[in-house]
Amino acid sequence: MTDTAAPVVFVLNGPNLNLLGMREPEIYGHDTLDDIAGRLEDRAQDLGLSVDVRQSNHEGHLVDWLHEAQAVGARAVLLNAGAYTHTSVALHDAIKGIKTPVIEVHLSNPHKREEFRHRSYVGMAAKATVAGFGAASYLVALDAVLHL
Ligand code: CA2
Repeated sequence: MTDTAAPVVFVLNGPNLNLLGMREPEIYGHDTLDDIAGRLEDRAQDLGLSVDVRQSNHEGHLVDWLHEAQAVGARAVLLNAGAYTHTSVALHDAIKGIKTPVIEVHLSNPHKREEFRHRSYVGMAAKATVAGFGAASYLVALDAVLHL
């Protein structure tokens, strides 16, 4: 039987990103995570991909989902780990521990912000980073999946 299912891209979002669109719009914009998910679904369809968009405030969930991405044969992972970006050796190790390519995504450009945001344990392990385009960072990263 021919497998006609579109390859899946996991889009994993870390702590506080469930608050998107509700606070600090001057930094993170007015779009909610659901708005971004809708746009990603449309774009994925155009690209012949599908997306599985998730959010958790718990580091271990993100680790489990990275493992799951590999287990189900996801084409790639787009990961906005939120503040765990700057603290999590566990996420760094999980990214290194899977063969699935991971693209780090940020709405803002952490390098233009406080110094504690300049170190990224995710970025040190990820294939690439897209940052600073607001919600469009996710779309740019999804487009880039075709170039992996
Ligand atoms: O720019 C990004 O995408 C960040 O990953 C967002 C994180 C921040 O810790 C990173 O340095 C950069 C924060 C996500 C929190 O999102 C909120 C959204 C609305 C209101 C409050 C927090």
